[in-house]
Amino acid sequence: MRTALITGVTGQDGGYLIRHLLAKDWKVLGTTRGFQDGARPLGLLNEVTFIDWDMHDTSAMAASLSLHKPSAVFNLAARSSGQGMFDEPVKIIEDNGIAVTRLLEAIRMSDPTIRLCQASSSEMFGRVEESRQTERTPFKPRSPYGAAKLYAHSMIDIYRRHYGLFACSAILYNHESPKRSESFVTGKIARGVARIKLGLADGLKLGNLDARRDWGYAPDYMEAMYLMLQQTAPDDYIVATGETHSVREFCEIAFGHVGLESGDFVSDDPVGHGRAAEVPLCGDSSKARRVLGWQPRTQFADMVRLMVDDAIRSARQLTL
Ligand code: GDR
Repeated sequence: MRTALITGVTGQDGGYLIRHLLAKDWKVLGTTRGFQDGARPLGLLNEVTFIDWDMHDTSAMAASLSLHKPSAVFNLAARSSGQGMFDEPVKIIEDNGIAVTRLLEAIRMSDPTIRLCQASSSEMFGRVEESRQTERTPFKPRSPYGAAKLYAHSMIDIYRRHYGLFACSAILYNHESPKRSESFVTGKIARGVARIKLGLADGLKLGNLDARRDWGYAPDYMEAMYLMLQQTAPDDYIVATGETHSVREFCEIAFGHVGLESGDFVSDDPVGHGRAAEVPLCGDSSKARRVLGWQPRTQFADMVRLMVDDAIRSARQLTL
């Protein structure tokens, strides 16, 4: 049985990655800073062995890797994204950037055959000039979060070339699921629609409805990360759907799914939710499709509907 370590295992993506690895007969080790809303509802945390892990201590991480002997590490641990991309910039750089260098060092010191997949972000692109980004598009991050992720992405490349580590960077575009929290717009809309449908709320306040995103389905993206570590050589891959949709479209499908008109319920949030870089990023995932044989399986509208269905189920349970 092969063993994988997932850092930040209790976030949205962790639960889906656990499920994917278990289905492939892997043993799963996990680390967490605290329990969020990802893995617990999937009921899979009992399947995970939690290990001691301090992302600020290279030697301790190396010792832990030597003790538990994973052959793959998925680095999902990260600080503040979405609205928090400018909050606590020093901590963001520390945890999303420098911690990845420590992890690379720990792997190099303990067992350089360990394969690493880093969860990178489309936020690294920032102010893009190409309407569809590939792995060759220049990065111009516009937030501390994007800059920290880019630093980590660069170190992955450096360790791969200089030390021959099997380290990959998954350039993940927005990816959503029923586990997405309300601090992200999709989770907020899905839960908002559920409350309105059940008579628990009478409106939903949102920021920029014209903002566009390349939104994919989180479980599909975890499959791509898994596939990256199954190749004969390490590389970086864009993981995206290649189509963008607006927040308004998301709302129309979500409300329409329960027989309501979004225009009757959505109003402007005066606090605003603008991002510094309101550039519609759209990823070209041709390389992942060609080399990994990967493709996003879940269509945008289907994802919106399943998020709303899940939010209604959860809201009903809470009101029982
Ligand atoms: P994002 O995600 O910033 O793209 O980061 P988020 O869902 O927060 O925002 C998407 C877009 O929706 C607009 N928006 C609102 N956003 C929130 N949160 N709340 C609102 O009420 C609202 N109204 C409109 C935002 O302005 C924005 O344009 C995500 C995270 O997953 C990061 O970790 C990841 O790196 C990037 O995607 C790729």
